[in-house]
Amino acid sequence: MSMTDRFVTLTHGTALVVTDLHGDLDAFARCVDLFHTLRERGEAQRLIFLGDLIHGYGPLDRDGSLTMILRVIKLQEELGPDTVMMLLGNHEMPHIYGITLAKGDMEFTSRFENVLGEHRDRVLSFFKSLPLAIRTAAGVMLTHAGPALDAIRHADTLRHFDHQTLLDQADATLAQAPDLAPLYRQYGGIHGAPYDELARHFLAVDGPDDPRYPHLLRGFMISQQSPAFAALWDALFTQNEYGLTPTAYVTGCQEYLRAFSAGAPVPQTVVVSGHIVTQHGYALVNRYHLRVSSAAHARPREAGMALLLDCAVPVKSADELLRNLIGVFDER
Ligand SMILES: [Mn+2]
Repeated sequence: MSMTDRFVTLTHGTALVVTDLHGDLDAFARCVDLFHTLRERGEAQRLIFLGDLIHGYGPLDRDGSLTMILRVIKLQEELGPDTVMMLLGNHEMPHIYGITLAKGDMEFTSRFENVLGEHRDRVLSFFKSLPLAIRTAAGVMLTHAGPALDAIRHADTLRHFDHQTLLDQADATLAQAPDLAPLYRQYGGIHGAPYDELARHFLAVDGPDDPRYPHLLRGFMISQQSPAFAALWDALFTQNEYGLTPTAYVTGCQEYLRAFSAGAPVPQTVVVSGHIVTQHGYALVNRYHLRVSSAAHARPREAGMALLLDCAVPVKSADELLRNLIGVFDER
């Protein structure tokens, strides 16, 4: 049994919490500068990115995704893993599995795979190491996507999530197949192009001799067959309150917080997340859920907010956090 713990516990320190920068290098630099300023003044001790750091929505030459990830890794090495943290977002996760992610004409994953180059191993092992939630002595829980009602029954699976075991099991299954050719043909048939081409396009795979050649097929297999993966998907891709009545979502948040409080320093009372677009940089969804947008998901972008969270001071209701929001683009 794996002892991986994907839920980090924080009992002290003030954190600057930043969400969904999506390759916006200018916003990233502002957040890092703000953190350094606050840290020098003794007003913040931690910098936390809530995932979806990568995958710009604009043209490739303005996508700072790789630069930003490498800077986060470096910052974490310099300042320590307790000081600089990042949660796994639904835009980082597909790269662990070789799964494709697109929205309309935007093929997010192929773009990032094709710029990874020599940094691939480093970046992918960083993604594999990322926690899924941070629980605090304030009772404030941080996640990428927020209360996922479909994930309520899977808190334990998520807490001990082990990507490598899923990948190894799929590798073992593929190794037992007498001939992968029919599976490659089948995959190509579903996606409307020869497997070779798809592997080159989506994963920057050179050809059949590349050890990563089967990874597109492997990722597809995992996504279709693994119940654990389905729980991860539900947690990272949730649409929260959309499609629910406000009352049903309040009940769902209460159940979610109860399920995700097991083993936490205190019962968790509020979830702070990003993931979904907000007007003016934040949305107080209800007393249990505050959504923050630091740049790419703020409308307008310049309304982007970060949250200054004291991990030790108890919070009863999400509205108490509003006074701790800071404009990422404010003149200072
Ligand atoms: Mn997201």
